Amino acid sequence: MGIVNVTPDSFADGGRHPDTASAIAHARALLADGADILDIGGESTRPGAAPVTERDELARILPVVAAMAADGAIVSVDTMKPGVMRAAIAAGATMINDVRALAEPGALDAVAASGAAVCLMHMRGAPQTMQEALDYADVVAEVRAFLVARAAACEAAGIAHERILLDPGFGFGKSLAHNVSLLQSLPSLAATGYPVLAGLSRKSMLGALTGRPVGERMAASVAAALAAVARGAAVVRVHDVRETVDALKVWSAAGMGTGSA
Ligand code: 7PJ
Repeated sequence: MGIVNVTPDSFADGGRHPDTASAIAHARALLADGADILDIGGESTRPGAAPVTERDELARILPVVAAMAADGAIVSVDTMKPGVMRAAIAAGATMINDVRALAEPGALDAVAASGAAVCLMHMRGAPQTMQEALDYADVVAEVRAFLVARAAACEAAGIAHERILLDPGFGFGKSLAHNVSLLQSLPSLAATGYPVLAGLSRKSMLGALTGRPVGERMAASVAAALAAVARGAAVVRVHDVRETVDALKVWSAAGMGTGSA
């Protein structure tokens, strides 16, 4: 899964902003590099990020979603808002990636009413505050129980089992030790039977492990993606698609496979 962020500063022209063109060009490059899925997002969910209105989020992403769907790409949209989910699906997205695991009122129904897949991610708190309260008795058990409960809520709302992916949400309200535990224990999440999605690319835990700033974390990110696949991840959400795909090709030629840890 290749990450396509569409977070320009202004939308004076109502959506056909120059950043639309650059986001589409970037998305096409990620496909050429071997991405199977594009994850298009118009609202930053990094710690401390400011919220974005639905109107602005739609103006950012819809032209990119429509263009990439027209190209035949599998398009995921990274959003927490039910209105954005519905519009994105109408524009051709076939997956919703929600860091709030469809907690927003109306989000379950927005996905259930469509044929779209959904990635349910675990987050403690909200993006603005999530690094403040980092208390878990057993982070692995708590994250897993939360995700299984959200998956059950999805199925009760009519979302088919096969349409659901789970994600432990690396960096979302977790300390380095929590993130490392979750990575080591990814097989326990995969054992739920739902495909697991892992997003570790360039994250601060990799900075903590290597001492590198965000612009120098590619090797760490590729290693993290391989580690996640080794521990059972079915999808890895990455910025550096070309390098990750190359690494996975060698990995699989060596017979490393998935879920072996
Ligand atoms: C994730 C995400 C992740 C899923 C972001 C960043 C922060 N969606 N959106 N999983 N991270 N499913 O890329 O550093 O880990 S935004």
